[in-house]
Amino acid sequence: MSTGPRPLDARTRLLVLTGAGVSAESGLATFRGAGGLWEGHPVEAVASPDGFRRDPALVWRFYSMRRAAAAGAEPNAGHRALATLEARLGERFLLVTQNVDGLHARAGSRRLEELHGSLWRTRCSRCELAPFADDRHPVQPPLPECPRCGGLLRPDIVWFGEALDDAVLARVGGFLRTAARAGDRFVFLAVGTSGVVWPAAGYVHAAREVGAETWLANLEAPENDEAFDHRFIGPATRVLPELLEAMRD
Ligand code: BJW
Ligand code: ZN
Repeated sequence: MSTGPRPLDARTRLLVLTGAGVSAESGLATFRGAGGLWEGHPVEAVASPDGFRRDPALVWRFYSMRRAAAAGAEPNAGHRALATLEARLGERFLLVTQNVDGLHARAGSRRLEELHGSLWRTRCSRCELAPFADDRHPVQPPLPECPRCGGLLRPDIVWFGEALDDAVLARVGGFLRTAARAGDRFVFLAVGTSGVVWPAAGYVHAAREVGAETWLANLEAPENDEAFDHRFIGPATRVLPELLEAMRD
């Protein structure tokens, strides 16, 4: 019979990676599996620089719908459990999310890195204009243009083939190195992510290499399943509160 892992405690260092599954129970669609298409378009067609060049109005329609859906959604018990874990662990905790919906911040998470950008910022597709807060929707033709260079504005989202923000990657790398050096118990926990998209899918390997226990909380086995030491199969709104409940001082 297999036993579960030792519960988290106040001295554990915890790096959490979340994906679309953590927001599924807030009513936001995931990317793959059923519902993996948007109006018949594969995600890559509306979430890539090529897709934006081909049809910027279509891409803005997609992100307008995403803004509307996220604005109408509420953080769930999974988001809240992660915010509570942060409050307990302080600097021993980091939440890295692939989600762009803003629900972790709305649930109270502050030690938070958004790997794939945010639905709630816009930037220029041509120049280095600083990304700015923007919750307009729908965005439809005539599409908004950059006040500096006249290029088309675009959502501040990391699309396929685009580099992730160096500063974000450096902060996540710094947390991994500090945790590795500290010699405390170190747990890496992936929640609601299919493990398909890189470099996020590689964090479990990086954590394992520096001695972390690797835990998974997901509805099903992800693509990188073999890298996990422990699996909690079930919905995030049940599993995350249970992990918190089991935590010891
Ligand atoms: C539940 C649940 C519940 C449901 N409870 N669980 C190495 C190998 C192969 C390819 C590459 C590689 N390195 C890079 C690449 C290319 C590419 C890539 O990974 N391609 C793969 C598809 C093969 N990566 C990139 O292009 C990245 N950029 C890059 O590497 O740049 C390099 C570079 C360097 C220097 C210069 C230039 C370039 C960028 C990736 C950006 C990803 N962006 C997207 C879309 C934009 C965001 C948006 O519009 O929202 O981000 S793709 C999409 O996938 C989105 C997500 O954040 C991301 C991950 O998806 P996620 O979160 O895992 O969701 P799902 O739907 O896949 O899974 C949900 C899971 O939850 C499922 O398992 C369910 O079972 C589960 N679940 N309900 C618990 N209630
Ligand atoms: Zn510009």
